[in-house]
Amino acid sequence: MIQQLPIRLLAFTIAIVFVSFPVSPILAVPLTQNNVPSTSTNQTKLKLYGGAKTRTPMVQWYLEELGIKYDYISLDISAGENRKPEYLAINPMGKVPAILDGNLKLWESGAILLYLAEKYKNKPASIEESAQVTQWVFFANATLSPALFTEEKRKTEMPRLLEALNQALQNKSFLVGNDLSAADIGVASYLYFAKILVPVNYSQYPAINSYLNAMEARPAFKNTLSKR
Ligand SMILES: N[C@@H](CCC(=O)N[C@@H](CS)C(=O)NCC(=O)O)C(=O)O
Repeated sequence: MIQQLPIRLLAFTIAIVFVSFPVSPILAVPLTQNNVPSTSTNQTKLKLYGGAKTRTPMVQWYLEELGIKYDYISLDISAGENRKPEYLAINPMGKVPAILDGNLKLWESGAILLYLAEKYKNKPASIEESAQVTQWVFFANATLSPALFTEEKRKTEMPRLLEALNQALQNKSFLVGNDLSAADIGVASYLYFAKILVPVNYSQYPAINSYLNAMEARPAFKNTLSKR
């Protein structure tokens, strides 16, 4: 009995450790408020700097999908608030969006999306799928956006890209895996901006059309991009 005590004590200690720190593999998790690390409630809220009629709502969309509380600081771009020293201290390039998260000042919408994906663990489990998310975010910013918003490229480049994107979206709800990711935020945001601003019509690309309709129906999209 007495000899068994240390073994019982050891078993008890192991049980306590497992209950306190459940083994949780870092996998892609659904987008819920629970993704927010518990420490974030103790920290100051993330600040998002943006402006009217800018691409800032794409970052807002993702923040809302992730359930992250944030303060939105709207700069008057037409009055040049984005060129004032206070803001240049956040983004020396004088562009929006930018975020301040703790001590981190981060700008470039794609970099912000990928940071949020990393921090809030909204990433596919495999390194390969994770790389595909990065690929689509880069594609959205560097390739798709210029093709949609440059008059010349709309003729020479856009049809080819939209055809390939339409193929990539065949029978798929999301660009990578089975959940919404930063890839969808990047690509769908630019598709939507072009639809309402240019306007670009996607009727000859049925997979893009239904993908974008599904994105537009999401509550977080309605709260952000739709209100732009
Ligand atoms: N590649 C940057 C582009 C940022 C950008 O051009 N932002 C525009 C608004 S959408 C801006 O800040 N314009 C104001 C200016 O240039 O003064 C990103 O994706 O964040």
